[in-house]
Amino acid sequence: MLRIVICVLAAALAARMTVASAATVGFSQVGAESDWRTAFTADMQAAAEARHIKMEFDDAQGSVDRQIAAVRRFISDHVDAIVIAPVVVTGWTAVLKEAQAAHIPVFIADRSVDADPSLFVARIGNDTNLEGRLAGSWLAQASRGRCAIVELQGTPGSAPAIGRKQGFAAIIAQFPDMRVIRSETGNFTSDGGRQVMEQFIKSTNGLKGVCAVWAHNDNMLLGAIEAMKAAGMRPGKDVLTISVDGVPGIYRAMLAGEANASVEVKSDIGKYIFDVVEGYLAGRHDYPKWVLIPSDLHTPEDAAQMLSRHVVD
Ligand code: GYE
Repeated sequence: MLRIVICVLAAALAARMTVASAATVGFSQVGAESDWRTAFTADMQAAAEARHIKMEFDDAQGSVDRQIAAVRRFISDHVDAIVIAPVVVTGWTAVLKEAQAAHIPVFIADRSVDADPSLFVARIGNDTNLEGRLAGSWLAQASRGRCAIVELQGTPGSAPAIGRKQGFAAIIAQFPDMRVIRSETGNFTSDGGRQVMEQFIKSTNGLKGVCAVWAHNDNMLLGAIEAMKAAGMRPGKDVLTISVDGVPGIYRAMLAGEANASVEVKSDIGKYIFDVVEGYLAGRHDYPKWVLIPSDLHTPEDAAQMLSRHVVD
């Protein structure tokens, strides 16, 4: 009898454990616009696999409509949890309410939303305003507070484009001789950065008087570096560069003397996201609304060391 009871208990426990470890999580990703993004996607896939989480993945290809449709699909599939890396900040209230009505917890990853915080469990992500401030402070120091700047903005309406622009502007506002003389979006892509830079080069007569390029991400800067080199300039020497992400390509550019600084944003954040998701599903409900992932600034001085940390390029 005792044996039977033990067996039944063991079976019940095993069943519970399988349920807990076989959670299905829908993950709606922004797209594949940058090296940071593709690294983040790969990390989410690896982290889900390591934890035996079944991940339903959707690549929104930069489209908000497609992203909302994916979330609706996750809801009708009755996933256990939904993770959204939102393309833009606005427009989330309706679909988040639908998830809430279906009792499916939502976790916002990486970029933020402006929806009421009661509609999601937590956001796990970086401080984009701080990243702009770090970039602005570095440039104020490097240029001794005198600098005409051209800015490459990220995707319009996205949290990192808004936050980085504002953070940077707040710092340079402290310096009367620092100002942004051109600012256009390059949509966070290398191609976008190259094209916008080509226009800037034309409209400023070969970057005359321009002291720095500030790009909201590394890929746009890498594109801009190509454009500057094609126009016979020496980026990193004639013109200072500062960007955000810390992807392998930017550290290589630093080692080649073509880039000066980048604020690193961690892309291997799957573990932090799934820690919160699994913790929540296991009954822990006291997470802060913002689980902060820290960002920090790097220069050619530690570029080789940073590069060696990236096992895969
Ligand atoms: O900086 C950029 C990507 O949201 C942190 O999105 C992310 C940003 C990142 O496209 O490269």
